[in-house]
Amino acid sequence: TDKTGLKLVDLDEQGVDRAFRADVLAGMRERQKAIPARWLYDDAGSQLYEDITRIPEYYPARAETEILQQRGAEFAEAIGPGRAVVEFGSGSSVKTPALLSAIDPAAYVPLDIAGDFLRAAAADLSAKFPGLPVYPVEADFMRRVALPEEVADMPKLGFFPGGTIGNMVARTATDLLRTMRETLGEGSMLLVGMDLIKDTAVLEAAYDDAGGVTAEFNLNLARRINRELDGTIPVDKLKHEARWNDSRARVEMHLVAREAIAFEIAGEEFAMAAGETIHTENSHKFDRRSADKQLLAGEWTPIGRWLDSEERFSVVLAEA
Ligand code: AVI
Repeated sequence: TDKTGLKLVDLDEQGVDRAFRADVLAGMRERQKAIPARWLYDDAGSQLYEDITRIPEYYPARAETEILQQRGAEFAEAIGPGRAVVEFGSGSSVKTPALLSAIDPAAYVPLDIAGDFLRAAAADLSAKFPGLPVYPVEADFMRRVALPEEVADMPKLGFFPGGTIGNMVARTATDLLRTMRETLGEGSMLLVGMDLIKDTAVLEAAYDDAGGVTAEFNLNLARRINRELDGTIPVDKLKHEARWNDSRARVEMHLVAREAIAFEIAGEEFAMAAGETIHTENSHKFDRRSADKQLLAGEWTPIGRWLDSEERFSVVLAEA
């Protein structure tokens, strides 16, 4: 079964602790142990992911940036001026300037669950684009969001870069795309980054870099469990593994037990046989058909598609 999706919900700090504990304990009781990928992103994990985007093997970040920087004139023609750009999970908004300078938008609405991060990024963006109204919204993008009044009458362009749609199983991605359509309304467009199926060695290297940054990112989840849930996982007895699952067209991250181990989490006992794994993330990859099919299931009609020069990554434009 697929349990590794990004399911974000609005949670206060206590709620986060409770949800983390519930997800970890439920996932660790399953035959194939699995923990939802959203829990990879505590402060240390978010920093490690930022580091991943700069490692040589991790092509998605570079390939997508190349597309956004080099195909601006084509985006401008396909999208037109005067739209409010709504970025889902804007984070540090690193990819946004290339898009905003290309399409002459009427406003920018960054949407993220991490409020402090969001406001700092919005202030940076405002400084770079002095004439552009910026309306940050602190919200969970997995749910329908009420956009600011000021952009109510503007046509919208949703922006969902990074290939994050691939971190969800198809059903969750479909629900999210439909929710985005409800948030953005009639006449809107969506520009979404979708990573492509390619040579297995290239894919596996992108998720298991020689410098070990992705391994740290994955192992940090076990460390987080030890820190926050009174865990006694012997982290040095786990190793990171990235494996291509061909029938599901996805790279999976696992934590593999190097030998038989036993440990506790929140007072509950668990054991892993040598070679047994905890499944911690899926990163689905697409071809043209599967990308279109996913967008159509989410009630978006694809109308444009751009690839980088090495055809590793795609940015797809769709209309509601
Ligand atoms: C955030 N997301 C698009 C990344 C990916 O490529 O699936 C997360 C990641 N996991 C390991 N490396 C990067």
